[in-house]
Amino acid sequence: MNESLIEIFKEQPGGIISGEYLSERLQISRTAVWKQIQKLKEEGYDFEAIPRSGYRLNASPEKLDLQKLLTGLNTKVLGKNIKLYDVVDSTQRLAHEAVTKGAREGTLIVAEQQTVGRGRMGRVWHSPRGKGVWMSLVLKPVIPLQFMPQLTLLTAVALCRAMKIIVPTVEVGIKWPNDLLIGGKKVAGILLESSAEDERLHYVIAGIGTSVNLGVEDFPSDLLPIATSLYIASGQKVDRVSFIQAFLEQLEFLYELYKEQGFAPIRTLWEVFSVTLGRTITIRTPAGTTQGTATAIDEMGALIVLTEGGEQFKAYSGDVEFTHK
Ligand code: BT5
Repeated sequence: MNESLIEIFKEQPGGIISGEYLSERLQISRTAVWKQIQKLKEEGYDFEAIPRSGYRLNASPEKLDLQKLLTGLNTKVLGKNIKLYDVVDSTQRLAHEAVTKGAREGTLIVAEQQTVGRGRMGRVWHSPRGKGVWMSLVLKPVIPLQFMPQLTLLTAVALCRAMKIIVPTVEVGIKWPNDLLIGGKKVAGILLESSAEDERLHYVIAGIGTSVNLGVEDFPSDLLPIATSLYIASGQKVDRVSFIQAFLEQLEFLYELYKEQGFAPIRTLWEVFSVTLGRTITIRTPAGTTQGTATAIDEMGALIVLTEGGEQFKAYSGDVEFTHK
């Protein structure tokens, strides 16, 4: 039904079409026409109501094109099976479900919008329609459970490298463990969830949220002071398909390197993008809150913090806040 209303507008690009004409063509009431237009507006179509004349379609939402995504993708495994959705609760949930139905390594779930996008520890990931890249990737690495933090860092490096390829002007850095920052504001977040038994990993779902083309108007007011997007930071709209492809290609390259050579080369690459090391921080972990200087990451991917009392403290997970001193 909606398709045909849009098709009528596409017959006359930029034209003003009356409600009466639409109701005749679609064989529905004027109220039903109005309702369809409201629904399409929610989906990202920009309709302008012209008093006493009708409606004009000013812009259609940019949609991810699965065919384009698959055609230009230069990977062997990652993203070879992609499921693209319009609106979902969370791509994480769908990815877990896909694994229980036999999804293989590299399966990617992408959505235009998430209604219950999730961050770590029950936090919310803001995922408006058509503006971001909200995706979850199935990985099945043969590594012990305690190596999981390394995968978060590996994913962060891949994401930084993809951003530098697609938007070379942005200065993106990693705040341990899972935040990508531009100018001190968060542009992307990573959430790794796993299923394991007896310390052996069955699978990992790598959830990656990148605020790509969100404008300031797309962020709720509480996020504006702390969040940004590639578009806000660079002034350029970014082709989301190219960005996803670049990310999968970078991730596959690093994942192969990791499987062959372990964490050491990933750690070196991570250090290049780190905006954490050398900073005075407050770190909140399940074990409590500590202050000190972030000095290094160790061979497990843990953050080493030198406390003010001169003690060394290792964090395997947690939230870092920079302390201005
Ligand atoms: C994260 O959590 O950074 C992990 C986010 C993972 C999201 C992806 S999207 C695809 C997949 N499906 C899901 O349901 N989730 C994953 P955390 O470190 O807890 O950070 C959450 C915090 O980031 C929030 O409390 C906000 O302060 C901030 N934030 C929320 N939405 C944001 C956005 N769109 N852009 C930038 N910052 C945001």
